[in-house]
Amino acid sequence: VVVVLRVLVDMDGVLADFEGGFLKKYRARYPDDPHIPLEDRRGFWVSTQYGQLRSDLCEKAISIWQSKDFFIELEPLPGGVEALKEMAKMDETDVFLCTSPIKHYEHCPYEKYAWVEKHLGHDFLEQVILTRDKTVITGDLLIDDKPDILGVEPEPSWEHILFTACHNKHLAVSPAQRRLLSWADDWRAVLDSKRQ
Ligand code: UMP
Repeated sequence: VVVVLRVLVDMDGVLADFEGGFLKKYRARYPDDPHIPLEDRRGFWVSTQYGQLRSDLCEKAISIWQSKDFFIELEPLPGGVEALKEMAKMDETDVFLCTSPIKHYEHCPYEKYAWVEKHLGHDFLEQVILTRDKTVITGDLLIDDKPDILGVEPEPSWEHILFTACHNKHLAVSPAQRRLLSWADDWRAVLDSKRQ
């Protein structure tokens, strides 16, 4: 029986508009190179799809999110900040942000904390978990736009709720996999389904 529900929420693609922020800065920096419109995005890895478009574009894509101010300037996705604030106030509910920083660490980890402080407030910094392996973090739910969340733990404690994004919306996922279409979708019902 779950007494206090523990919800893990991803940042990029769930709270922060990584795809939109990437495309805007990529087009500004490389105006003479081809780009992939968001409706044509397929697969979680932006760099992989750009590399398939033209091999040199993989590195150019990576240069965008390795740049200073990329992560802090990401716009919040609609309703996400409001949902998180409401979720954090709910009884019997612990909310953590669970996000994977890039290994080019000069700006990303700092800016992820700064983003949380800017949009969710200083107190929310207490809830931040930076990890490259989410399978070792225990929780009841993990709301994340990445379709395959793998790591050293073969049986993670959480149920993965796939948050719909431009790169995963066409994916046929197993019937057992639940989705959250956006923050306008019924996330409260998803939480309640895990309570006893
Ligand atoms: N990321 C890459 N390459 C890509 C797309 C994203 O390295 O092609 C990074 C950005 C985020 C991280 O820091 O991966 C995704 O983290 P999660 O959303 O899984 O927490």
